[in-house]
Amino acid sequence: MTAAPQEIERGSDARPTSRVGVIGVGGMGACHARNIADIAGAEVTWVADPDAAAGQALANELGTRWVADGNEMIDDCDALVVACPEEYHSGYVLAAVDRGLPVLCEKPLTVELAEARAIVDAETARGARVVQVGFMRQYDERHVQVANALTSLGEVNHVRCIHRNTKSTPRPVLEILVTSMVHDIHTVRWLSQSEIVSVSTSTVHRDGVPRMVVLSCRLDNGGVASIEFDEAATGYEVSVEVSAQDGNVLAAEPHRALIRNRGAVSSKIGDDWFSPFLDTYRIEMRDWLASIVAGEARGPSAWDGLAAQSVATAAAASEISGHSEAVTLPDRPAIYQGDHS
Ligand code: ISE
Repeated sequence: MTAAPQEIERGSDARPTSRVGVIGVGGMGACHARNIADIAGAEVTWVADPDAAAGQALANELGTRWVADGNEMIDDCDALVVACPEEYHSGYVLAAVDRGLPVLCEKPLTVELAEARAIVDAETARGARVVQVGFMRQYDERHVQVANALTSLGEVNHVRCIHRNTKSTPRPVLEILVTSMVHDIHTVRWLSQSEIVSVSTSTVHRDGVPRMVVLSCRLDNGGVASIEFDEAATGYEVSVEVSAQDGNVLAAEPHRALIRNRGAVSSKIGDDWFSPFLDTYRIEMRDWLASIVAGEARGPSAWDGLAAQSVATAAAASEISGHSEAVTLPDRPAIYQGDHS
């Protein structure tokens, strides 16, 4: 984990045309498909979803074709976006790896750790990366500013992630870890350029449901990290602060109007996780399409997916055992050396 943090690449359109199939037309799939349609040099050739009404509607909007089963269109695509429910990720990603097709897979890479390992093994056997995982904080301007500042601040000693979610339907801790906190786990690894070697989980339950999940992590560079997650906060917010040998860096506040009224200053926090990152998803897509043209996968890798998931799994074990749990990872294969995280 030695490579410099990634620069946001703006305005580089993918050429020649990449024919992309998008699997899953829910919120993220539709967002990715519309972003692809807006980028010159790329086109959505297929959308796939068992929901015929939603699939057909998106296909009509984008002037493309819909199919219920994504497996039927893979061989007619140059690249795939996998944004269907998590339990189906691994089948599609393995099919893409098998064909050497570039694939952008939403996080989490898989639900089961063994499936993430199988993807890393398959990619390693091919000898080259084709998988990018949707850890999009790596393309978010506020996070990239932190990463860039860290290049001149020396070894990272402490990463503090704050993630305030606004979910009203209760979820088990494991689901919170695997589908939401996995972002922060990746942020810690990426910004510290270190692996998390052990994790201890503390959960606050209110009215019998998990409300706060706090992870204390040890890093293999000798540093530590804390991830503070609120499942039902009053507004959606994500932030990060890093203390390093030669200084400290805190993510900028999102741009929000300051409202002065009745003798007080306030600003509105939105309550959805999507709108704060609309630009970020566009930048992520642009960079992924450009990487296809360049012929080299370069964003968050299947290894990052496996590592983040291994931490989430250890954190879930710690929630049950009440102790710190070691994170076990195989040796990092050569194809993932020198990645961004
Ligand atoms: C979602 O996928 C995200 O990306 C958000 O950051 C997270 O807060 C939310 O819980 C996830 O479902």
